[in-house]
Amino acid sequence: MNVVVLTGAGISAESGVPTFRDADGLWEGHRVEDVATPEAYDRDPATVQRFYDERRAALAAVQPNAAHRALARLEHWLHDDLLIVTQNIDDLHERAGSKRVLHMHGELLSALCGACETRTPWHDDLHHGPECPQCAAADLRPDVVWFGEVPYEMDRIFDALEVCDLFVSIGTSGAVYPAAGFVRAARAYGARTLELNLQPSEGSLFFHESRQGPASELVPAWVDDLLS
Ligand code: BV8
Repeated sequence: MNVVVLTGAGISAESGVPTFRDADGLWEGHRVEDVATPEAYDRDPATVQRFYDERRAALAAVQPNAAHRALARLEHWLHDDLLIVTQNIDDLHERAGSKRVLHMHGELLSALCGACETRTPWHDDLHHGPECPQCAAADLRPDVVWFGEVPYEMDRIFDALEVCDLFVSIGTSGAVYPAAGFVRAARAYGARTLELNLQPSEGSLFFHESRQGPASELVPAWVDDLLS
């Protein structure tokens, strides 16, 4: 059984990490287009850097929840037959024990150099302009895919969708592409498709099955059932 799991902000919600759209369009007091686009960064780098510095620092105060842990348990059984593609930039999947995690929208705990494009693990602030460890340019930005930028590892994702038997989407509103289109690709390749979400998403009708409820309950129950 080959499984691809797509996760979104909803899987981290019960860990205390704010989602994007449950905040009535304002995301921690910011409009998305004011903090999550290259134009916003060019226009006001200090505001964008501080927005990500605050989210990076907040990671220390949150823990993985039962949904993250259930996916780590599933990987223990499926090994390379499970790939987690996450839209999230937190490290909760990794801290729950998952090893095969693909962050298609980048990671808070990584810095990207605007000069040499090196990606460096990064746990501290970036707003004070530290030097790139590789090229020494003081041009480090959050290693995060903003709107209008190309997500990471799209070829690897579509290769996985092409061969998977089961595609499961957890905690995402299905509002942002190309992630929102993965269910249709998986289905076209012949996979079964399942959605686990607090409420129906914008793409629910594309899934063979859609279950509503909190991820901390639905995901462990789904993993128990799959492994039984
Ligand atoms: C690209 C990183 C080209 C930043 C993010 C017009 C039409 C269609 C598309 C476009 C268009 N104009 C522009 C586009 C493209 C654009 C896009 O889709 N725009 C949308 C707004 C229309 N996309 C892009 O620009 C992307 N790049 O297209 O490049 C390309 C394409 C293909 C191949 C090559 C090149 C790049 C987009 C990436 C933006 N960066 N994140 C950061 O984190 O700071 S997006 C961000 O929002 C997330 O990463 C995620 O992708 C997205 C949606 O968030 P969700 O994770 O779904 O969270 P949300 O709050 O929305 O929903 C939470 C869900 O959880 C809800 O359904 C809720 O019910 C549920 N939930 C809540 N609590 C729980 C729960 N579920 C279970 N349990 C709970 N307890």
